[in-house]
Amino acid sequence: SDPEKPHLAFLPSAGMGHLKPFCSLAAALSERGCDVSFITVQPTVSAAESCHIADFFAAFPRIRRLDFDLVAYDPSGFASTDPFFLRVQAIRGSAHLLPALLASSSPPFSALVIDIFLASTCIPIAAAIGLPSYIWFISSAAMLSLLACFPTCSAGVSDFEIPGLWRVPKASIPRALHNLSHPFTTQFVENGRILPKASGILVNTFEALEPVALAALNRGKVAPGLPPVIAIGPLQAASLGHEGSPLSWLHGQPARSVVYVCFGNRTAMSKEQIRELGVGLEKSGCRFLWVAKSKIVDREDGEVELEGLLGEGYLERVKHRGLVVKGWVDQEEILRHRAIGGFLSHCGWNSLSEAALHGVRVLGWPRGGDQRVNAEVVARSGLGIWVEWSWDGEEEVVMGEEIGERVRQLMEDDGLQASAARLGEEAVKAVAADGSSGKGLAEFIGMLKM
Ligand code: BUP
Repeated sequence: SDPEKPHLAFLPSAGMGHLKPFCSLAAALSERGCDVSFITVQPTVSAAESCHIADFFAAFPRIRRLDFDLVAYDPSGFASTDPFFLRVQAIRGSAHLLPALLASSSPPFSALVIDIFLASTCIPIAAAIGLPSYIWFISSAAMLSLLACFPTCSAGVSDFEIPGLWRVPKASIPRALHNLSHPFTTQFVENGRILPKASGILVNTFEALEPVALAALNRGKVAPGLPPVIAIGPLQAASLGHEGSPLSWLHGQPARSVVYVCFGNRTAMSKEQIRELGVGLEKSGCRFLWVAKSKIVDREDGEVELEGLLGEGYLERVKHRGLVVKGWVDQEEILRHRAIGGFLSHCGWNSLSEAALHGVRVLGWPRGGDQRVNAEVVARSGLGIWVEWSWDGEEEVVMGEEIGERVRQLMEDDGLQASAARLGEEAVKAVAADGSSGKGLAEFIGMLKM
């Protein structure tokens, strides 16, 4: 193979939050002269993934597509019904087929770029055929730190001190990890233990956003033996050339006046909570653009009517200052828009890195997974705030009164607006060729050529 033109195989796991940043990095490397093959599994879990894959290959014809046929997977052994997690298990269960798939391609591969969820199964398999693995870590450096040091925590989980970083309260540790014998925890520990075997870990973050975590990781404070941890974010989405409908509505709104509300593509909200959120946004008195979602998998969301979800007359009442949409929007386009002045977010890391890139202040409403750790990064970096929302009643619903009040406070907080904007300027500097993340990407390409 040509050492000047490394050939990379990309293997994402399931869900748009994983697929999108994998496509973005693949595109960025292809544009910088690498040969790229992208491994895809069909059918995808969500319709959004299927569209994204089609658009991606159409927009980047030089990127090769490698279809990965999985062996049948029996989900009964895994304590989850989440279709995205089950897909990850199915990919792990078929990982032994990767060498044959990779061998069928020419020129030969120089490295495998994988998702963290696949690390403990794929890294040894790639190593056995002499292929180095790099992890494209799509959550925060703080979360990577928790992952890296968690295997040393053998006692029951309580508050957890990340060496060199901060103390994570028990409530902010992903719920499944509270149970050390949970299969998710077993994999989390295995993935944490295998990190030293990766040739490098690329993280979608940047110096000004997470200076402490990046330094702690690279100075061996968090865990011994880690490979280089390279910040290359916030990675801009590969441009797939769509303009969605909310944009025309945004064009008509004053600068920085609209709060964007979205909880990611994997979080379904209960009907009760959706109603209260509606009440809250109405009470806030702010303009808003809200992506409403009541099902985990988007294919099912199509059947749900907004009017029924929000209550009769709601859309009519708010139509002069609020737009509610269902289904996929181009979030990056929205966050980049000058009318957006705040973001009520579940604190998925992609969403936060997009907010940082565009200098949009965040009000965090973290729920499960890595979201509370990410929310802490929001607060410490000046990107925004997050709060312990109070649950009400049996249904554990946050009431509209509270939501409205907090949204209004966010949109009136000029100090926060200024600190988020500063971070946005730092993000733009970081991704420039001579910025910290731009240099990180060049360093990674250099490692591939060695
Ligand atoms: Br919904 C939605 N349009 O309508 P996160 C999401 N996105 O572009 P995750 C859209 O999907 P968890 C939509 O810009 C971001 O890149 C958004 O990733 C994009 O959360 C991505 O924020 C969502 O990491 O949930 O993966 O949905 O945190 O539970 O993994």
